[in-house]
Amino acid sequence: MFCKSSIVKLLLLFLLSIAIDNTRCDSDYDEEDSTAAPVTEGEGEGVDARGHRPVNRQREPIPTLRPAPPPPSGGFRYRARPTKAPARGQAVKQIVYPDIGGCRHASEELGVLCPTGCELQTALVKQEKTVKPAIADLDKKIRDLERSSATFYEFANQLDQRLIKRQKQIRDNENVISEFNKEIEQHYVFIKDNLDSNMPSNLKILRSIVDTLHQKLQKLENVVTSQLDGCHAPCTVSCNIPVVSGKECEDIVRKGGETSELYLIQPDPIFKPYKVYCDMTTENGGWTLIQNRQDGSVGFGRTWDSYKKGFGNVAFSGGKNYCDTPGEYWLGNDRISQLTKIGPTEVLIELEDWNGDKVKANYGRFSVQGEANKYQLSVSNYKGTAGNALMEGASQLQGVNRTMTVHNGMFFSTFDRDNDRWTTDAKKQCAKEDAGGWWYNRCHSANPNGRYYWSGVYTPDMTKHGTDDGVVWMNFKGSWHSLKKVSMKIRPVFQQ
Ligand SMILES: [Ca+2]
Repeated sequence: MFCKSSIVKLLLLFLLSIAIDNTRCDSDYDEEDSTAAPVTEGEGEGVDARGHRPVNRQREPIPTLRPAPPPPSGGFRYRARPTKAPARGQAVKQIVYPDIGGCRHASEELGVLCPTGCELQTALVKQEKTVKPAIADLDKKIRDLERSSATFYEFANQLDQRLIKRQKQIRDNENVISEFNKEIEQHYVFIKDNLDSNMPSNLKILRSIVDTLHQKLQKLENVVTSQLDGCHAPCTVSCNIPVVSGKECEDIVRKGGETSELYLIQPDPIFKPYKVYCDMTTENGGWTLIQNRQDGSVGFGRTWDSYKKGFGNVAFSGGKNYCDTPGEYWLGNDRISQLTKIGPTEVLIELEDWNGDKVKANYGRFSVQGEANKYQLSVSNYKGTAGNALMEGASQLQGVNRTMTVHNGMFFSTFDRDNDRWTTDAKKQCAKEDAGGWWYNRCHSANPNGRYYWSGVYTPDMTKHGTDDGVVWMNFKGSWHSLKKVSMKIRPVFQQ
Protein backbone atom coordinates (compact mmCIF):
# COMPACT_ATOMS: atom_id res chain seq x y z
CA MET A 1 0.00 0.00 0.00
CA PHE A 2 2.55 2.31 1.03
CA CYS A 3 4.54 1.72 -2.15
CA LYS A 4 1.54 2.38 -4.41
CA SER A 5 0.56 5.55 -2.58
CA SER A 6 4.16 6.78 -2.59
CA ILE A 7 4.62 6.20 -6.32
CA VAL A 8 1.38 8.06 -7.01
CA LYS A 9 2.49 11.01 -4.89
CA LEU A 10 5.82 11.17 -6.66
CA LEU A 11 4.15 11.04 -10.02
CA LEU A 12 1.84 13.89 -9.04
CA LEU A 13 4.74 15.97 -7.80
CA PHE A 14 6.66 15.42 -11.09
CA LEU A 15 3.68 16.50 -13.20
CA LEU A 16 3.16 19.55 -10.98
CA SER A 17 6.77 20.67 -11.33
CA ILE A 18 6.60 20.41 -15.15
CA ALA A 19 3.54 22.56 -15.24
CA ILE A 20 5.17 25.23 -13.06
CA ASP A 21 8.27 25.27 -15.20
CA ASN A 22 6.34 25.85 -18.47
CA THR A 23 4.38 28.67 -16.93
CA ARG A 24 7.59 30.55 -15.77
CA CYS A 25 9.26 30.26 -19.23
CA ASP A 26 6.29 31.99 -21.01
CA SER A 27 6.18 34.73 -18.43
CA ASP A 28 9.95 35.52 -18.81
CA TYR A 29 9.69 35.85 -22.62
CA ASP A 30 6.76 38.21 -22.43
CA GLU A 31 8.33 40.54 -19.95
CA GLU A 32 11.47 41.07 -22.05
CA ASP A 33 9.65 41.58 -25.43
CA SER A 34 6.58 43.48 -24.24
CA THR A 35 7.60 46.66 -26.17
CA ALA A 36 8.61 44.87 -29.33
CA ALA A 37 6.46 44.91 -32.46
CA PRO A 38 4.06 42.09 -32.85
CA VAL A 39 5.25 39.19 -34.81
CA THR A 40 4.05 39.18 -38.36
CA GLU A 41 2.57 35.93 -39.32
CA GLY A 42 4.03 34.29 -42.28
CA GLU A 43 7.30 36.17 -42.57
CA GLY A 44 8.33 35.44 -39.00
CA GLU A 45 7.61 31.80 -39.07
CA GLY A 46 10.65 29.64 -38.70
CA VAL A 47 12.93 32.77 -38.15
CA ASP A 48 14.86 33.22 -34.98
CA ALA A 49 13.50 36.46 -33.53
CA ARG A 50 16.57 36.95 -31.50
CA GLY A 51 18.78 37.57 -34.71
CA HIS A 52 17.29 40.53 -36.60
CA ARG A 53 13.88 42.10 -37.21
CA PRO A 54 12.80 41.90 -40.87
CA VAL A 55 10.76 44.84 -42.26
CA ASN A 56 7.13 44.38 -43.38
CA ARG A 57 7.32 46.41 -46.59
CA GLN A 58 3.57 46.57 -46.96
CA ARG A 59 2.95 48.25 -43.65
CA GLU A 60 6.13 50.16 -42.84
CA PRO A 61 8.68 52.15 -44.76
CA ILE A 62 12.24 51.07 -45.12
CA PRO A 63 14.13 52.66 -42.24
CA THR A 64 16.83 55.17 -43.09
CA LEU A 65 20.01 55.92 -41.29
CA ARG A 66 19.72 58.64 -38.73
CA PRO A 67 22.65 61.08 -39.05
CA ALA A 68 24.99 60.79 -36.06
CA PRO A 69 26.01 63.92 -34.19
CA PRO A 70 29.65 64.76 -34.25
CA PRO A 71 31.72 63.38 -31.36
CA PRO A 72 32.24 65.75 -28.45
CA SER A 73 35.38 67.75 -28.87
CA GLY A 74 35.69 69.46 -25.56
CA GLY A 75 35.15 68.82 -21.93
CA PHE A 76 36.80 66.21 -19.76
CA ARG A 77 38.76 63.43 -21.42
CA TYR A 78 40.11 60.29 -19.97
CA ARG A 79 43.60 59.30 -20.43
CA ALA A 80 44.57 55.99 -21.90
CA ARG A 81 43.60 53.18 -19.65
CA PRO A 82 46.57 51.77 -17.91
CA THR A 83 47.22 48.17 -18.67
CA LYS A 84 46.81 45.91 -15.75
CA ALA A 85 49.76 43.84 -14.85
CA PRO A 86 48.88 40.24 -14.53
CA ALA A 87 48.51 39.21 -10.97
CA ARG A 88 51.62 37.54 -9.62
CA GLY A 89 51.35 33.82 -9.40
CA GLN A 90 48.17 33.86 -11.50
CA ALA A 91 49.07 32.22 -14.74
CA VAL A 92 47.03 33.23 -17.73
CA LYS A 93 45.29 30.20 -18.89
CA GLN A 94 45.63 29.97 -22.60
CA ILE A 95 42.69 28.66 -24.33
CA VAL A 96 43.76 26.05 -26.77
CA TYR A 97 41.62 25.40 -29.73
CA PRO A 98 42.79 22.11 -31.05
CA ASP A 99 42.43 21.30 -34.63
CA ILE A 100 40.07 18.51 -34.65
CA GLY A 101 39.56 18.67 -38.39
CA GLY A 102 35.82 19.16 -38.08
CA CYS A 103 33.24 21.81 -37.50
CA ARG A 104 33.01 21.46 -33.81
CA HIS A 105 35.23 23.56 -31.69
CA ALA A 106 36.95 21.95 -28.85
CA SER A 107 35.66 24.46 -26.43
CA GLU A 108 32.13 23.88 -25.35
CA GLU A 109 31.73 27.55 -24.56
CA LEU A 110 31.86 28.48 -28.18
CA GLY A 111 29.20 26.08 -29.13
CA VAL A 112 28.79 24.60 -32.57
CA LEU A 113 30.36 26.27 -35.55
CA CYS A 114 28.30 27.05 -38.53
CA PRO A 115 29.20 25.24 -41.73
CA THR A 116 30.83 28.38 -43.15
CA GLY A 117 32.98 28.69 -40.03
CA CYS A 118 33.89 25.09 -40.38
CA GLU A 119 35.07 25.61 -43.90
CA LEU A 120 36.99 28.67 -42.84
CA GLN A 121 38.55 26.74 -40.02
CA THR A 122 39.43 23.90 -42.39
CA ALA A 123 41.06 26.35 -44.78
CA LEU A 124 42.85 28.06 -41.93
CA VAL A 125 43.99 24.72 -40.56
CA LYS A 126 45.28 23.77 -43.96
CA GLN A 127 47.08 27.07 -44.31
CA GLU A 128 48.35 26.74 -40.78
CA LYS A 129 50.09 23.52 -41.76
CA THR A 130 52.13 25.36 -44.40
CA VAL A 131 52.51 28.56 -42.46
CA LYS A 132 53.76 26.86 -39.33
CA PRO A 133 57.02 25.54 -40.83
CA ALA A 134 57.52 28.92 -42.50
CA ILE A 135 56.98 30.60 -39.17
CA ALA A 136 59.33 28.11 -37.51
CA ASP A 137 61.91 28.69 -40.20
CA LEU A 138 61.40 32.41 -39.91
CA ASP A 139 61.70 32.11 -36.16
CA LYS A 140 64.93 30.15 -36.57
CA LYS A 141 66.25 32.81 -38.94
CA ILE A 142 65.22 35.51 -36.52
CA ARG A 143 67.07 33.70 -33.74
CA ASP A 144 70.13 33.28 -35.99
CA LEU A 145 69.85 36.92 -36.88
CA GLU A 146 69.64 37.77 -33.19
CA ARG A 147 72.74 35.71 -32.50
CA SER A 148 74.50 37.27 -35.48
CA SER A 149 73.38 40.67 -34.31
CA ALA A 150 74.74 39.90 -30.85
CA THR A 151 78.03 38.81 -32.40
CA PHE A 152 78.14 41.91 -34.56
CA TYR A 153 77.23 44.01 -31.59
CA GLU A 154 80.01 42.46 -29.57
CA PHE A 155 82.46 42.89 -32.44
CA ALA A 156 81.36 46.49 -32.82
CA ASN A 157 81.91 47.00 -29.11
CA GLN A 158 85.40 45.54 -29.39
CA LEU A 159 86.12 47.81 -32.34
CA ASP A 160 84.87 50.75 -30.33
CA GLN A 161 87.11 49.81 -27.42
CA ARG A 162 90.08 49.35 -29.74
CA LEU A 163 89.35 52.65 -31.37
CA ILE A 164 89.23 54.32 -27.97
CA LYS A 165 92.52 52.71 -26.99
CA ARG A 166 94.13 53.73 -30.29
CA GLN A 167 92.89 57.25 -29.93
CA LYS A 168 94.28 57.38 -26.39
CA GLN A 169 97.57 55.93 -27.61
CA ILE A 170 97.73 58.49 -30.38
CA ARG A 171 97.09 61.26 -27.89
CA ASP A 172 99.80 59.84 -25.59
CA ASN A 173 102.23 59.57 -28.49
CA GLU A 174 101.48 63.09 -29.51
CA ASN A 175 102.21 64.19 -25.95
CA VAL A 176 105.52 62.30 -25.93
CA ILE A 177 106.49 63.75 -29.30
CA SER A 178 105.61 67.16 -28.05
CA GLU A 179 107.83 66.67 -24.98
CA PHE A 180 110.68 65.46 -27.17
CA ASN A 181 110.28 68.42 -29.44
CA LYS A 182 110.47 70.73 -26.44
CA GLU A 183 113.66 69.01 -25.20
CA ILE A 184 115.22 69.14 -28.64
CA GLU A 185 114.39 72.80 -28.93
CA GLN A 186 115.94 73.44 -25.50
CA HIS A 187 119.09 71.52 -26.45
CA TYR A 188 119.27 73.30 -29.74
CA VAL A 189 119.02 76.65 -27.99
CA PHE A 190 121.68 75.58 -25.46
CA ILE A 191 124.08 74.36 -28.16
CA LYS A 192 123.48 77.40 -30.29
CA ASP A 193 124.10 79.73 -27.36
CA ASN A 194 127.32 77.87 -26.54
CA LEU A 195 128.40 77.95 -30.13
CA ASP A 196 127.62 81.63 -30.41
CA SER A 197 129.21 82.60 -27.08
CA ASN A 198 132.00 80.11 -26.31
CA MET A 199 133.24 78.74 -29.58
CA PRO A 200 134.52 82.02 -30.97
CA SER A 201 136.58 82.66 -27.81
CA ASN A 202 137.85 79.07 -27.77
CA LEU A 203 138.71 79.32 -31.42
CA LYS A 204 140.57 82.53 -30.74
CA ILE A 205 142.56 80.85 -27.95
CA LEU A 206 143.33 77.85 -30.14
CA ARG A 207 144.26 80.16 -32.98
CA SER A 208 146.66 82.06 -30.73
CA ILE A 209 148.19 78.78 -29.50
CA VAL A 210 148.61 77.57 -33.05
CA ASP A 211 150.14 80.90 -34.03
CA THR A 212 152.55 80.70 -31.10
CA LEU A 213 153.52 77.16 -31.99
CA HIS A 214 153.94 78.17 -35.58
CA GLN A 215 156.24 81.02 -34.56
CA LYS A 216 158.26 78.65 -32.38
CA LEU A 217 158.53 76.18 -35.22
CA GLN A 218 159.66 78.97 -37.49
CA LYS A 219 162.37 80.00 -35.02
CA LEU A 220 163.44 76.39 -34.63
CA GLU A 221 163.66 75.97 -38.35
CA ASN A 222 165.79 79.10 -38.57
CA VAL A 223 168.11 77.79 -35.83
CA VAL A 224 168.40 74.41 -37.53
CA THR A 225 169.08 76.08 -40.85
CA SER A 226 171.82 78.23 -39.34
CA GLN A 227 173.28 75.19 -37.57
CA LEU A 228 173.28 73.25 -40.83
CA ASP A 229 175.01 76.13 -42.55
CA GLY A 230 177.67 76.04 -39.85
CA CYS A 231 178.14 72.32 -40.35
CA HIS A 232 179.07 72.66 -43.99
CA ALA A 233 182.52 73.99 -43.03
CA PRO A 234 184.75 72.54 -40.28
CA CYS A 235 184.87 74.48 -37.05
CA THR A 236 187.62 77.02 -37.04
CA VAL A 237 189.31 78.58 -34.07
CA SER A 238 189.47 82.25 -34.55
CA CYS A 239 191.23 83.09 -31.34
CA ASN A 240 194.92 83.88 -31.14
CA ILE A 241 197.35 81.00 -30.74
CA PRO A 242 200.17 81.55 -28.26
CA VAL A 243 203.63 81.89 -29.63
CA VAL A 244 204.95 79.35 -27.17
CA SER A 245 204.73 75.71 -28.28
CA GLY A 246 206.40 72.42 -27.40
CA LYS A 247 206.31 68.63 -27.65
CA GLU A 248 203.40 68.65 -25.23
CA CYS A 249 201.92 70.82 -22.49
CA GLU A 250 204.56 70.01 -19.84
CA ASP A 251 207.19 71.12 -22.33
CA ILE A 252 205.26 74.36 -22.85
CA VAL A 253 205.05 74.97 -19.10
CA ARG A 254 208.75 74.56 -18.89
CA LYS A 255 209.08 77.07 -21.78
CA GLY A 256 207.00 79.67 -19.97
CA GLY A 257 203.44 78.88 -20.93
CA GLU A 258 201.44 79.67 -17.83
CA THR A 259 197.81 80.09 -18.88
CA SER A 260 195.44 77.31 -19.55
CA GLU A 261 194.46 77.66 -23.16
CA LEU A 262 194.85 76.30 -26.65
CA TYR A 263 198.40 75.61 -27.75
CA LEU A 264 200.15 74.06 -30.68
CA ILE A 265 202.24 70.99 -29.84
CA GLN A 266 204.51 68.79 -31.96
CA PRO A 267 205.51 65.58 -30.15
CA ASP A 268 207.36 64.22 -33.18
CA PRO A 269 209.13 66.46 -35.73
CA ILE A 270 208.08 64.04 -38.43
CA PHE A 271 204.41 64.97 -37.98
CA LYS A 272 202.78 68.35 -38.22
CA PRO A 273 202.02 70.29 -35.03
CA TYR A 274 198.41 70.22 -33.89
CA LYS A 275 196.14 72.09 -31.50
CA VAL A 276 195.53 70.91 -28.02
CA TYR A 277 194.18 72.35 -24.78
CA CYS A 278 196.74 72.61 -21.98
CA ASP A 279 195.67 72.71 -18.35
CA MET A 280 198.36 74.78 -16.70
CA THR A 281 196.69 75.18 -13.34
CA THR A 282 195.48 71.79 -12.03
CA GLU A 283 198.04 70.10 -9.80
CA ASN A 284 200.91 72.29 -11.05
CA GLY A 285 199.72 72.24 -14.66
CA GLY A 286 201.40 70.77 -17.73
CA TRP A 287 198.41 68.55 -18.52
CA THR A 288 197.61 67.76 -22.12
CA LEU A 289 193.85 67.32 -22.44
CA ILE A 290 193.11 64.19 -24.48
CA GLN A 291 189.36 63.88 -23.69
CA ASN A 292 186.69 66.26 -22.49
CA ARG A 293 182.92 66.06 -21.88
CA GLN A 294 181.03 68.96 -20.38
CA ASP A 295 177.85 69.82 -22.26
CA GLY A 296 176.98 67.11 -24.78
CA SER A 297 177.74 69.41 -27.69
CA VAL A 298 179.76 66.72 -29.49
CA GLY A 299 178.57 63.24 -30.30
CA PHE A 300 180.91 60.43 -29.27
CA GLY A 301 179.23 57.53 -31.03
CA ARG A 302 181.77 57.54 -33.82
CA THR A 303 183.73 55.25 -36.11
CA TRP A 304 187.12 53.66 -35.62
CA ASP A 305 188.69 56.12 -38.04
CA SER A 306 187.15 59.09 -36.26
CA TYR A 307 188.57 57.93 -32.93
CA LYS A 308 191.86 57.25 -34.63
CA LYS A 309 192.18 60.83 -35.92
CA GLY A 310 190.34 62.64 -33.17
CA PHE A 311 187.23 64.84 -33.31
CA GLY A 312 185.39 67.68 -31.56
CA ASN A 313 186.24 71.24 -30.59
CA VAL A 314 189.62 71.74 -28.92
CA ALA A 315 188.91 75.13 -27.39
CA PHE A 316 187.11 78.43 -27.82
CA SER A 317 187.14 81.87 -26.37
CA GLY A 318 185.26 82.45 -23.16
CA GLY A 319 185.31 86.20 -23.70
CA LYS A 320 189.01 86.76 -23.78
CA ASN A 321 191.15 87.27 -26.88
CA TYR A 322 192.49 83.72 -26.68
CA CYS A 323 190.96 80.24 -26.46
CA ASP A 324 190.85 79.82 -22.70
CA THR A 325 187.94 77.38 -22.58
CA PRO A 326 188.25 73.75 -23.68
CA GLY A 327 185.60 72.22 -25.90
CA GLU A 328 184.36 68.64 -26.07
CA TYR A 329 186.83 66.52 -28.01
CA TRP A 330 188.81 63.30 -28.35
CA LEU A 331 192.43 64.00 -29.21
CA GLY A 332 192.77 60.88 -31.33
CA ASN A 333 194.15 57.41 -30.63
CA ASP A 334 197.21 57.89 -32.82
CA ARG A 335 198.17 61.12 -31.02
CA ILE A 336 197.43 59.71 -27.59
CA SER A 337 199.48 56.61 -28.37
CA GLN A 338 202.36 58.73 -29.66
CA LEU A 339 202.32 61.00 -26.57
CA THR A 340 202.39 58.03 -24.20
CA LYS A 341 205.32 56.54 -26.09
CA ILE A 342 207.54 59.58 -25.50
CA GLY A 343 208.11 58.43 -22.00
CA PRO A 344 206.36 57.39 -18.80
CA THR A 345 203.03 59.13 -18.71
CA GLU A 346 200.39 59.61 -16.04
CA VAL A 347 196.71 60.29 -16.58
CA LEU A 348 194.35 62.39 -14.48
CA ILE A 349 190.66 61.61 -14.85
CA GLU A 350 188.39 64.25 -13.30
CA LEU A 351 184.69 63.60 -12.78
CA GLU A 352 181.76 65.84 -11.76
CA ASP A 353 178.15 64.80 -11.26
CA TRP A 354 175.03 66.93 -11.69
CA ASN A 355 175.10 67.85 -8.01
CA GLY A 356 178.49 69.49 -8.45
CA ASP A 357 180.36 66.77 -6.57
CA LYS A 358 183.82 66.18 -7.96
CA VAL A 359 186.15 63.17 -7.76
CA LYS A 360 189.26 62.12 -9.58
CA ALA A 361 191.28 59.07 -10.52
CA ASN A 362 195.02 59.31 -11.17
CA TYR A 363 197.04 56.53 -12.73
CA GLY A 364 200.76 57.01 -12.36
CA ARG A 365 201.33 54.97 -15.48
CA PHE A 366 199.25 55.29 -18.60
CA SER A 367 200.04 54.04 -22.09
CA VAL A 368 198.17 53.28 -25.29
CA GLN A 369 199.61 50.97 -27.91
CA GLY A 370 199.52 51.77 -31.61
CA GLU A 371 196.77 50.87 -34.02
CA ALA A 372 198.55 47.62 -34.86
CA ASN A 373 197.94 46.57 -31.29
CA LYS A 374 194.42 47.90 -31.35
CA TYR A 375 195.38 50.82 -29.10
CA GLN A 376 195.65 48.50 -26.14
CA LEU A 377 195.33 50.25 -22.77
CA SER A 378 197.70 49.96 -19.86
CA VAL A 379 197.20 51.73 -16.53
CA SER A 380 198.78 51.35 -13.10
CA ASN A 381 199.59 53.19 -9.87
CA TYR A 382 196.07 54.30 -9.08
CA LYS A 383 195.32 56.96 -6.57
CA GLY A 384 192.31 59.16 -6.18
CA THR A 385 188.71 59.42 -4.96
CA ALA A 386 186.73 58.14 -7.95
CA GLY A 387 187.49 54.46 -7.45
CA ASN A 388 189.91 52.29 -9.38
CA ALA A 389 187.43 51.27 -12.05
CA LEU A 390 190.00 50.85 -14.84
CA MET A 391 192.07 48.32 -12.93
CA GLU A 392 189.66 46.66 -10.53
CA GLY A 393 186.28 46.92 -12.27
CA ALA A 394 182.96 47.98 -10.82
CA SER A 395 182.91 48.06 -7.04
CA GLN A 396 179.22 46.99 -7.11
CA LEU A 397 180.13 43.65 -8.68
CA GLN A 398 181.99 40.60 -7.42
CA GLY A 399 184.01 37.77 -8.88
CA VAL A 400 183.95 37.15 -12.58
CA ASN A 401 181.19 39.70 -13.08
CA ARG A 402 183.52 42.35 -11.71
CA THR A 403 186.51 41.02 -13.63
CA MET A 404 184.73 41.47 -16.93
CA THR A 405 184.38 45.19 -16.18
CA VAL A 406 188.12 45.79 -15.85
CA HIS A 407 189.47 48.01 -18.65
CA ASN A 408 193.20 47.68 -18.11
CA GLY A 409 194.74 45.64 -20.90
CA MET A 410 191.72 45.94 -23.20
CA PHE A 411 191.81 46.76 -26.89
CA PHE A 412 190.01 49.81 -28.23
CA SER A 413 186.55 49.17 -29.77
CA THR A 414 184.14 51.24 -31.80
CA PHE A 415 180.73 50.24 -33.17
CA ASP A 416 182.44 49.43 -36.47
CA ARG A 417 185.44 47.63 -34.96
CA ASP A 418 184.67 45.06 -32.30
CA ASN A 419 187.70 44.25 -30.18
CA ASP A 420 185.92 43.68 -26.87
CA ARG A 421 186.00 40.58 -24.68
CA TRP A 422 182.37 39.74 -25.37
CA THR A 423 183.34 37.11 -27.91
CA THR A 424 180.81 34.34 -27.32
CA ASP A 425 178.55 35.87 -29.95
CA ALA A 426 179.91 37.87 -32.87
CA LYS A 427 176.79 40.03 -32.81
CA LYS A 428 177.45 41.20 -29.26
CA GLN A 429 179.22 44.54 -29.38
CA CYS A 430 179.84 46.65 -26.29
CA ALA A 431 180.64 49.72 -28.39
CA LYS A 432 177.17 49.52 -30.00
CA GLU A 433 175.28 48.94 -26.81
CA ASP A 434 177.23 51.48 -24.76
CA ALA A 435 177.30 54.13 -27.49
CA GLY A 436 181.00 55.10 -27.52
CA GLY A 437 184.56 54.22 -28.45
CA TRP A 438 186.44 52.78 -25.48
CA TRP A 439 188.60 50.00 -24.10
CA TYR A 440 185.58 47.76 -23.58
CA ASN A 441 185.86 44.45 -21.81
CA ARG A 442 182.45 42.77 -21.36
CA CYS A 443 181.58 45.59 -21.18
CA HIS A 444 182.50 48.40 -18.75
CA SER A 445 182.82 49.88 -15.29
CA ALA A 446 183.72 53.26 -16.82
CA ASN A 447 182.24 54.69 -19.98
CA PRO A 448 183.53 58.31 -20.34
CA ASN A 449 182.75 58.37 -24.08
CA GLY A 450 179.13 57.23 -23.65
CA ARG A 451 175.92 59.08 -24.52
CA TYR A 452 175.47 62.43 -22.82
CA TYR A 453 172.23 62.66 -20.76
CA TRP A 454 171.21 66.13 -19.75
CA SER A 455 170.38 66.30 -16.02
CA GLY A 456 172.19 63.03 -15.30
CA VAL A 457 169.69 60.46 -14.15
CA TYR A 458 168.39 58.21 -16.90
CA THR A 459 166.60 54.86 -17.18
CA PRO A 460 166.86 51.81 -19.45
CA ASP A 461 163.68 52.99 -21.23
CA MET A 462 165.53 56.09 -22.36
CA THR A 463 168.40 54.16 -23.91
CA LYS A 464 168.66 52.58 -27.32
CA HIS A 465 169.52 49.07 -26.16
CA GLY A 466 168.37 49.12 -22.52
CA THR A 467 171.98 49.25 -21.31
CA ASP A 468 173.83 51.84 -19.20
CA ASP A 469 175.21 53.72 -22.16
CA GLY A 470 175.61 57.09 -20.35
CA VAL A 471 178.76 58.90 -19.28
CA VAL A 472 179.35 56.45 -16.47
CA TRP A 473 181.92 55.84 -13.77
CA MET A 474 180.23 53.10 -11.81
CA ASN A 475 182.46 53.37 -8.75
CA PHE A 476 181.37 56.99 -8.36
CA LYS A 477 177.63 57.25 -9.24
CA GLY A 478 176.66 53.81 -10.48
CA SER A 479 175.32 52.92 -13.90
CA TRP A 480 172.24 55.19 -14.12
CA HIS A 481 173.75 58.58 -13.42
CA SER A 482 175.36 60.08 -16.50
CA LEU A 483 178.05 62.47 -15.32
CA LYS A 484 177.99 66.17 -16.09
CA LYS A 485 181.72 66.51 -16.69
CA VAL A 486 184.54 64.10 -17.49
CA SER A 487 188.07 64.94 -18.61
CA MET A 488 191.29 62.94 -19.22
CA LYS A 489 194.60 64.71 -19.07
CA ILE A 490 198.07 63.24 -19.51
CA ARG A 491 201.44 64.44 -18.39
CA PRO A 492 204.92 62.99 -18.54
CA VAL A 493 205.99 61.43 -15.30
CA PHE A 494 208.71 63.41 -13.64
CA GLN A 495 210.09 63.86 -10.22
CA GLN A 496 207.91 66.38 -8.43
CA1 LIG B 1 182.12 41.50 -29.08
